[in-house]
Amino acid sequence: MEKISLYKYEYACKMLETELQILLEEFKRKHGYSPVEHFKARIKSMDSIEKKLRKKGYELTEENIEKYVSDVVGVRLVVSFLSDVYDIVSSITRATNILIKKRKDYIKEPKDSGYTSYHIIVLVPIYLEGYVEYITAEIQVRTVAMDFWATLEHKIRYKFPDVIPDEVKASLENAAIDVHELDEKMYEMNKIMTKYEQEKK
Ligand code: 0O2
Repeated sequence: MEKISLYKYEYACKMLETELQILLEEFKRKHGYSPVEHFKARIKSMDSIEKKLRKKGYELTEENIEKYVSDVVGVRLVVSFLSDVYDIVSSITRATNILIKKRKDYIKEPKDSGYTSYHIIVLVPIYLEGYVEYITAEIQVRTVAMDFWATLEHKIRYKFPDVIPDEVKASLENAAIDVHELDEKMYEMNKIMTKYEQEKK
């Protein structure tokens, strides 16, 4: 069996984490606040990589990982408000060291499960001896409310590995609607807060 090594993904994860940390520092310096509540960079476990490949009908090989698994390197940015999601996304889009491969706006178009988040698939350069390689990574940007829903839904899905009962599915879908409404309310509240702050200046 082929010995799989993820060392290039480890390098890319460090590069991306550093790049985003600097970008967030710069955002804070410019805008005077930090919208990020949680920041997590991780390498996908070999078990999860294998599961994902098998689900897509592929064997666990280095070539298949490179071709079919775009989130071996994953970063999750959890922010306060809906507007922060799009502000952070545009900062990432402008970053010169991160190349954008694909965007998936699951906020505008939620998944069937009710899942919402903004995903950006990027290419991260890693500097090896004498040459540069680009490694694919996934950045997920979401609000605290979206993260709350996604974390619990993920746990529930593990409890029902075969099929989620319709009753639970419907409940999750309703909760996703509540999450969206809550985000809208918080966004409006933030606009009012900003107005008061500007009036004080
Ligand atoms: P984990 O354990 O979080 O890593 P693609 O190759 O683009 O067709 P892929 O990579 O599945 O398919 O893309 P997708 O669906 O855009 O994004 C995958 C990741 O988004 C998932 O990774 C989850 O982290 C998150 N996600 C997507 N749909 C849902 C959902 O319905 N509920 C929750 N809780 N998270 C979701 P993994 O590898 O599935 O899981």
